[in-house]
Amino acid sequence: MNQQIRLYGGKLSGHSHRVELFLRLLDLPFEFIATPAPERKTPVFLALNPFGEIPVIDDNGVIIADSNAILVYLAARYDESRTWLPADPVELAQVQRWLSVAAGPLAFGPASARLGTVFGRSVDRERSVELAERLFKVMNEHLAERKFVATAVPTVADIACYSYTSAAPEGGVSLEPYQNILRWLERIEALPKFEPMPPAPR
Ligand SMILES: N[C@@H](CCC(=O)N[C@@H](CS)C(=O)NCC(=O)O)C(=O)O
Repeated sequence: MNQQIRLYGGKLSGHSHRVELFLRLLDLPFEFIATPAPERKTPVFLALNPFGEIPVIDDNGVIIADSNAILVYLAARYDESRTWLPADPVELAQVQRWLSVAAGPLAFGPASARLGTVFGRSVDRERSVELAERLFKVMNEHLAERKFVATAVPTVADIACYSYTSAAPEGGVSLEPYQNILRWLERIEALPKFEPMPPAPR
């Protein structure tokens, strides 16, 4: 008998939230297994992900680690319409481009700034904020004539970019100067079955 997909994650992690959000948008039942930081370095968890990071999913024995890899897997396996991960070469390249943004400037910019303010991690705040502002300027211009980051409809690239962009103010990076980004966030939030990441305790 098929078991529900297991998601090892954390409720305040944007990497984890993007996976949880996509599971909801695809209407896939799942079991959330809260995995606090110390547990991520235990032998049992390291067997799932030797990098010792959430999120990881276990889909009936198929173990996938890394949020963007999980999004790609879920779309390829469960989205029959193939809109979330398009097959067209140019569209697919645009999706990958923004998955790379999510793994690069989004992680090193706004997500890193939030690691400092929310989790008290030692980060180079000046550099993180500078990267965040540079990213959001480009993203805001990119979204001036577009509804979604990669294609005419939402893709895994939007989901990968959503969580840490919406949480940027928790890292002390205001989104007010970026009205196109704010409208794009609203479009994601209007998708059926959307649920936000809980706000971080102050
Ligand atoms: N590239 C990874 C990054 C995941 C990541 O940085 N996870 C953090 C939580 S947001 C983590 O588990 N860090 C290890 C720790 O806190 O011990 C992904 O996209 O999944």
